Amino acid sequence: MFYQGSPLSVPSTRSAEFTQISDRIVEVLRRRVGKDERAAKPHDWYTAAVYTLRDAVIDRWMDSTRRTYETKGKRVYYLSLEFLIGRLLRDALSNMGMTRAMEQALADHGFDLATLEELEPDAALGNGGLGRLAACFMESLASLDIPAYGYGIRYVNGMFRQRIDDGWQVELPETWLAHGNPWEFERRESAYRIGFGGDIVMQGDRAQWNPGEQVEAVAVDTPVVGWRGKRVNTLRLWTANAIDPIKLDAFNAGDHFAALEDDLRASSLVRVLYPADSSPAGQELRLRQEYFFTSASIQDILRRHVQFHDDVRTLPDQAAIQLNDTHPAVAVAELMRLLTDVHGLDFDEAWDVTRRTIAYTNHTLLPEALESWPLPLFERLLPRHMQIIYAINSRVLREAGKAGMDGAAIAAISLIDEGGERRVRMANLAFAGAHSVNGVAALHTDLMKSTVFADLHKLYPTRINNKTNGVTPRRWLQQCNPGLTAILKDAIGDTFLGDAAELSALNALAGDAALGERVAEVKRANKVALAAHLKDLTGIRLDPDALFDVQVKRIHEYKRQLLNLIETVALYDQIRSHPERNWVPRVKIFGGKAASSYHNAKLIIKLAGDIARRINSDPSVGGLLKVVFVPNYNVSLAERIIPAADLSEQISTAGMEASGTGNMKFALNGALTIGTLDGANIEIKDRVGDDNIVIFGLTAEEVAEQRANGYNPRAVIEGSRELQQAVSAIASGVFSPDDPHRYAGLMGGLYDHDWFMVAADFDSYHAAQREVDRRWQDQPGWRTSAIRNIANVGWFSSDRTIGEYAREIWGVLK
Ligand code: B1N
Repeated sequence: MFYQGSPLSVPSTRSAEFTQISDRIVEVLRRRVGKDERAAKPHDWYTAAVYTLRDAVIDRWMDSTRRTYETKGKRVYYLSLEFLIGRLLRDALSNMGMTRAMEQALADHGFDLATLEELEPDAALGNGGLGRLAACFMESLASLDIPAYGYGIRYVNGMFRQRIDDGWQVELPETWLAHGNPWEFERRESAYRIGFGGDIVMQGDRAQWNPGEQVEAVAVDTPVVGWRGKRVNTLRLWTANAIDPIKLDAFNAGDHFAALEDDLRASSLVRVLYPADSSPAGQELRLRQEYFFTSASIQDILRRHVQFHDDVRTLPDQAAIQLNDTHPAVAVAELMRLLTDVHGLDFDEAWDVTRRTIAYTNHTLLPEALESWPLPLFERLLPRHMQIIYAINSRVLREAGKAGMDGAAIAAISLIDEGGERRVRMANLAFAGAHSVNGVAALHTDLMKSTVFADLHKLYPTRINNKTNGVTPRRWLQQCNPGLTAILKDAIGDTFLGDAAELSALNALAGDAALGERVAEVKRANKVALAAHLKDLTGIRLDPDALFDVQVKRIHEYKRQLLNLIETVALYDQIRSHPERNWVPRVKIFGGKAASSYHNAKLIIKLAGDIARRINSDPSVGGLLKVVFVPNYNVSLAERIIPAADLSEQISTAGMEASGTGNMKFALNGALTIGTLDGANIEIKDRVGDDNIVIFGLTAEEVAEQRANGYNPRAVIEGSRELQQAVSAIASGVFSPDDPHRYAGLMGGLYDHDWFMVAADFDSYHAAQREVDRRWQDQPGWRTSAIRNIANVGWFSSDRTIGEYAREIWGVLK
C-alpha cells in the first residue's frame, strides 16, 4: 500500500510550490512530529501534511481577523449545539488550492494523499441534517468573506460509532481525539465562568446571582477555510474545566474520588453528544450543556464588543447572533441577564438590544422534538434566568392582551406551558426574543405560520421568514465527485466553481448524447468504487450496472425507511411470481443511525438486515435485487455513496421533514429523486421540472385532512394486494424465522394507527417505483434527466442560503 522510499510517479512539472511543500513536510515531520523519515509511520506523515497545510492556513486566518478588526465590521455568530464537520484535510487543501501540490509532495516521499486522508477521523459533533447544515454554513460564510464565528461544544465523544451485531445496532463510543487533533488551538486566555443553581440577592433594584456551582469554559479554535482561501473564520468549541480540579485535603485524607469530583463533573458536561436527532432528549445534563455553551458564547461576544465599543447598547450594530434551533435559546435570557445585572441596562433597553441582536431558526415541527423543560428543573439550575423569563412572559402576554387575543391564543403564546406539569417552552422564548424567526424550506415556513407558531405569528406577523437550506458545492460536488467536476468544467467552463448557479449553463447541453455518456461513465466508475468499498464493509457483492437506489439518513419513522422496505418485499414477491418480466436490476442501499432509545428505529434496522439476508441469498431473484445496510453511515461514507447513487429516496410523510439536505446533495451529483411533496423536495421539483423527478403520495394538506377525518389504515391495507401480502409476510416471520414474532408489533402498528401514513402512500409509491423502472429502461432519457438535475440545483448552494441570511436577517451584505 505504501511505497516506502520508492516514489510514486511524480509528474515532470514540479512546481516551485510543490518542492517547497515537499521540503516543509520533512522539516515538520522532524521538528513538530518528532520523527525521522525512516521511522515515521503513515499517521506521522498525515500529521506532518496537516501541520504543513495549517501553516499556510494560519497566515490567511490572521489576515482575516486583522481585516475584521480594521474595518470594525459586523460579525455573525452562529450558535449550534452540533457541527457535523467530517474530515477537514481534503476540504482545506482544496479550498487553499493546494491539493495538486500536496499530492505531488507526498508522492515524492512515497505516499498517496488519498490513502493518508483516510487516516483522519470524522469530526462527528452532530447527529444529522441540523449539524451538517451548520458545517456547510461555516464553509459558505468563509467563502462569502463574511466575518463569522461558529460556537459549539468540543465533545470528547461525538456521534456514536454504529456496529451491526447479528443485524442489531450496537452503539460504541467514537474516539475521534484518540490520536490528538492537529486542527485545533486551545485558547487558555479565552475562559469564562459558567454558573448553575444557587440564589439571587437583590441590591436595590439590581439582582445578583450567586451560583451554587461553577465550571470554567475554555475556547478551542479550529480554522474554517473558505473557497479559494479568501477568508479563514473560526469555529470556537468550548471545553470545560473544574475551577478547583483537585481538592488536596480530600485527596490527602485518602478520599481520591471526592477529591476529583469537580473535575469529573466538568468533564462530563462536554463528554458526549446527545444522539437524539428530532427525538426527545430531555435530561438535566442536556440543559446543562445548552446553558454551558450558550453562556460562554454570549460572554465571549460581549467581551469582544466592549473591548472595542464601550457601549453595550451598540451591540446590534456589531453582532448578529443566529440560534440554530432552540438548543441555544437560553441565549435570550442570558443576554438579558448580562445586559441588566452586569452592564446595568434597564429591562426595556436590554430587551430592545436583545431582540435586535438575536435571530432564531426552527428546524422541526415534530411535537416530541420541540424542547421544553420542566419548570422546577429549570428554576433549580437557572434561577435568575427563570425570573427573567417570567418578566419577558408578562410583557409578551400583555402585548397579546392589548392585541385582543383570546384565552386560548394567550395560552399558546405563553413561554410557560400550563397544561399538566408546568414547562418552559424554548421555542416560544426564542420566538419572543428574536427579530427574525426562520424556517428552512418554503412548505415548512408556511406550516410554522399555520400550526405551531400560529398565534405568535398573529401577534408578530413580520417575524417569520423562509430561508431554504443549502449545501456547500465544494464538499458535495467538487471534493466528493472530482470525476463529474472535471467533465462539467470541460462542458461549461469553471465559473460554476465559484457560483453554483452557473451550472444552469448545462441546460443547453442536456440532450447532448456525448455529454450524457461521459456523465454516465463517471457515475459507473463511482459505483464500481462504492461496490468495492461495500464489499469490504459488508461482504456483499453488488453489480455496478444495476440501478443504485439509496436511502441514507437518520432512521426515523417519519422518514419512512419502512415504506421503502415494505416496497422492497413487494418487489421481491413480484420478481419471484413473474420472473419472465423485464425487471430492472436494483441495488437497495440503506444506511443510518437510530437514537439509542428509539425502539422502533432500531427494529427497522434489524428488519433491513433480515430482508437483505433473505433476498440476497435467494437464487430465484437471479441477482435482480440486492439489499445492503451500510453500517456506521457518516459524512465520509456519504461522500462515497452520494456520487454513486442513481436514485435518491426522499420519502417522508408530507409535512414532517422540515427541509432535508441529502435530497440536494444527491441531485447535485446527478441522481434522480423519488419523493413526496415534502420539505425542500417541492422546491427541487420546481427547479428540475416534473419530467426529471418522480413524485408520489399525499400532500401535507391531504395528510392533515386524512388524520382529521379518521384515517383507517386497516381498510387501506386490506384493499391493496401487494401491500397486504408484504405486510403479512413480514408480520408472520417470513424474514425472521429465528423469531417469527419479531415484527408482529411493528406491523400491528400499521394496522392500528399508522401515524406516518405508510399504508396510505404505499400504492402510489409502488407505482412510482415502476415509473422509475420505465425511465431507467430509456438510458438516454435517464442521462438527460440526470444532467437536468445537476443543471438546476445550483440554487441549493449554501452560498445562496447564507447570502439570504446575510442580507435579510443579519444586515452584513448589500
Ligand atoms: O434539520 C435539517 C433539516 O433539513 C431536516 O429536515 C430536519 O429534520 C433537521 C433535535 C434536531 N430538525 N430538528 C433536528 C436535531 C437534533 C436534536 O437534538 C432536533 N434536526 C432537524 C436542517 O435544517
